[in-house]
Amino acid sequence: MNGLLMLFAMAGAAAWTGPAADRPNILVLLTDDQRWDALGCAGNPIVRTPEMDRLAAEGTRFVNAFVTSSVCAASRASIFLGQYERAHRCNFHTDCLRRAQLERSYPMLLRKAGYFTGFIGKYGVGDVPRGRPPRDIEGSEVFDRWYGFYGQGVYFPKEHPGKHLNQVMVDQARDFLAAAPPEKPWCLSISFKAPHSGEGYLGYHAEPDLKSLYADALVPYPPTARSEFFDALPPFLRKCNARTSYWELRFSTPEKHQATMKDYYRLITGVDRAIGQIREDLAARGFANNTVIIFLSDNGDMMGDYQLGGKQLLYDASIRIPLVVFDPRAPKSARGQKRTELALNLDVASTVLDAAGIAAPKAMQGRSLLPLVRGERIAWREDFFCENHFLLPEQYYPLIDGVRSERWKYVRYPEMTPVYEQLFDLASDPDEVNDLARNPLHQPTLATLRKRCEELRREAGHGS
Ligand SMILES: [Ca+2]
Repeated sequence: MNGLLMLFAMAGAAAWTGPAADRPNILVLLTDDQRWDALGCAGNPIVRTPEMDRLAAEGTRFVNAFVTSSVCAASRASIFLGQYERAHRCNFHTDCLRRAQLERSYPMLLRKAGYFTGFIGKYGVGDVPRGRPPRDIEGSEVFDRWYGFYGQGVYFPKEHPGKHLNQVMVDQARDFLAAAPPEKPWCLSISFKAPHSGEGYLGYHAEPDLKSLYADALVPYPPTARSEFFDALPPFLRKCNARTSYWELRFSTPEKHQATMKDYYRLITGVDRAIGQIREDLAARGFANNTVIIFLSDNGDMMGDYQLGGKQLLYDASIRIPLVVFDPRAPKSARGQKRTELALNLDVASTVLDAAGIAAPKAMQGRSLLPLVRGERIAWREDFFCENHFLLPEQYYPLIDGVRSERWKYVRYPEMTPVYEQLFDLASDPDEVNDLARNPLHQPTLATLRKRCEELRREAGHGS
């Protein structure tokens, strides 16, 4: 270790033992299935999200933020561990996170470093798939305070009569903050169920007082929700559950589309209100100026794009997410900035550890976003690997991997014979409707991206 590195290491070690005031508290707010454009500050003219907008105005909004796997469980594991799905191998149908993996997660590393830790809401990384071994570590062993649940949860839990889950979670956050010992910094991870659907692909049940919100609005279909774009999809995508379940149930008539979108937006506005209530409590307890807040969603959601619904596929509608980081220590000049770098769900763990002055383990594959949050100009990734491994016997989805750069999207369906590829020039075709993979003029670009995808796939698998 050279002298400079040693100095940094010592500074990091010293931060572990300093008083709580030297280390910020950390609040990670995760919404479920909120797509990148479903908030006011992203330009959405209908959904009301004053608290998300305020957080963006006070912090840094990453306008090109993505998940590398667009499925709740896989993305949540990526957030905890800073790893690609092919490295952590956690999904609803494959395995839950094991003790040894969670030992390297940001919550357990913070706890070992003296943080008081808590979890509220949909856990998603401890659901035991059919035929798999039982959990070898309970959520209640991972955190000092556990208010989480396994599975998808319900919007009106029986054990909290008359209360919507969003408000139950606000109460739990207040309980956690009241219990935080004054001599320790804390880290609270809140994983909302909203705005994920409830039972039967629908069941978007908002708080009763928000049920008439948006009643007079007319939510437009996405520009790609037309037959010509559906008809241009490869045949195996036209028959997958994104069409046969999600589109059919949620969007296949204008009435279904209006009802789904308004309910979805009502749930988002409910989460937004919950975030405001939690921040009020932070302020009342004197935490407003020493708490780093990270807000993101675990994946996007296709809301009729290409006449499809759901996620898993690698279109931007599915993998692009909202992401805001508020660090009260950032210079005033960086407040309210929008960063265009490619930011990932994998970056959350490294960012949390960086905020706490803890070195990230080598197995983490993301990077701390804090230099960008401070307004610094640094070399950054120019592309990233993304993948879908979520294959259930009762649903049909293809195995997929791909690479997205600032300009290009390359997608590969390796199970198809021959392997099916897509190529989109996002600069001229941000809606991803003009597939150039079979265009003779673009064969050199296709070959370059195919090779890049191989490289990134190999690297992504090395995190474990
Ligand atoms: Ca999700």
